[in-house]
Amino acid sequence: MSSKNVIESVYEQVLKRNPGENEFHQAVKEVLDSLIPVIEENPQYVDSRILDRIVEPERVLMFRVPWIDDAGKVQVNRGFRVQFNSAIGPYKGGIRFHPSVYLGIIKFLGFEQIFKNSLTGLMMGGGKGGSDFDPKGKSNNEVMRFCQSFMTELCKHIGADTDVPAGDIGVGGREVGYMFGQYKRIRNEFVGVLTGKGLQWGGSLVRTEATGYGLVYIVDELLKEKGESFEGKTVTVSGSGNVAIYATEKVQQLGGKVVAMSDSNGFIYDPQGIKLDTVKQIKEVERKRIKEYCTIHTSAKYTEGCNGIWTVKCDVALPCATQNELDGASAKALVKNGCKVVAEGANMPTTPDGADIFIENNVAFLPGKAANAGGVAVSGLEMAQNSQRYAWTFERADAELKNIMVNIYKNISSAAEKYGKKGNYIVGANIAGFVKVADSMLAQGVI
Ligand code: NDP
Ligand code: 2IT
Repeated sequence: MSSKNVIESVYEQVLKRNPGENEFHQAVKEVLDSLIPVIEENPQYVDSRILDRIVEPERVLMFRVPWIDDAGKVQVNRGFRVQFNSAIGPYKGGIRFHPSVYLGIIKFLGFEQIFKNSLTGLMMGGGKGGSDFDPKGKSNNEVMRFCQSFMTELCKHIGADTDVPAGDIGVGGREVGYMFGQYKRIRNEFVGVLTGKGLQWGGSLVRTEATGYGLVYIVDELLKEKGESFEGKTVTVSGSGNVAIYATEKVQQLGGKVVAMSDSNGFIYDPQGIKLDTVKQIKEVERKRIKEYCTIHTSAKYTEGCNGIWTVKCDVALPCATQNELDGASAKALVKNGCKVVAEGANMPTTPDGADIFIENNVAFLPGKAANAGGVAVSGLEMAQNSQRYAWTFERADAELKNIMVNIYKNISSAAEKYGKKGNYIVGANIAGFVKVADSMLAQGVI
């Protein structure tokens, strides 16, 4: 069978085994398509059915999460943990609480995580979890009761050397705290079973900032190679959560101007540059909507609907909200307005036709599994610090993060070049992430 046929038959099987899981299909297809030249050179991957194995999670957990709301009513959500691949380390990946969560989303995220974690150079396998619970509009006590119920089941399946969850959409420091407390209470052990913990109880400095900062560090490295920098660049950042806020902070520190941000209702445009303190107050402290920004800063304009943000003229676009938020039409609008760099802070925010448009038009496009790896990288550093029972300084953790992002850029660039796709960082990231995992699977036998 030709390499192309091998890939096609693996993909057919994925479609058949995982009906209706569109996001998972999309993530698998992108990776498989990139791997054709690697498969050609390495028949041992085909003989050992590495591809067939890598698309099949090692374990899928689905469970009932019952809890009682403030009105005394019983609520029932569904919980997930997909332990996808442990070839290079314990399962590692975030937990997402969002009403859109179903098995297909958790599988796509867990699958991406395998290659992302490999790119960091740290010993972490791939996994992801979550629930269709919606934290929006819930009281602190409701969030706590939900997190406790979720962890009451999850704690049977995870552990500091087995599977180490962290945050993602809808899960930040507050939720990690409630889940950590419940794990400790049931298992009677104080261990680094979650990352993104509070700084007084085992969290790492820079973890809060890591995904956004890392995203900007890798773009900075790419710009440096072109003899450019963020200085004077106009930047659009979608979302206004953890990743978006700290990406914006780092862009501003490096002399760029962020003019637009968004949430799932709409976007703000502030031609004078976003005042980040206001965004932090609205989103991190008050947990309100981004449109509140315009009642404080009259220089800014609010537009309903989140797609419109991609029609704002910018040099660099950083999608930092959610999957498939940037489609072909939005990609065309960015290209038309002169955007030269797109880097994904979110996981799979660009649709396949959007990504094609960027590549055809020579827009430098950094895919999420490389560009947003800074978050899980500092999670890996948090695990290392927990094992040492020691906490590093901000400067040390930040320097390690920067170093990891620069190395990721170098590795994905050279992998793309080696396989005749110079400048195609999608191919570069998929190949560089895959090879290490595939070789480890080969070495460990048929498991
Ligand atoms: P947050 O929950 O902190 O923020 C999410 C942001 O995205 C909010 O502004 C939210 O708006 C918006 N958003 C969420 N869902 C949708 C939707 N369906 N349509 C439009 N906007 C939406 O999450 P994070 O910042 O942590 O995560 C953002 C992205 O980055 C995700 O793709 C995540 O997987 C990825 N990521 C996160 C990492 C981390 O360390 N946190 C690491 C690597 C990747 P609203 O408030 O209206 O819901
Ligand atoms: O998508 C991601 O990489 C994350 N949400 C962070 C995972 C982690 O374990 O820190």
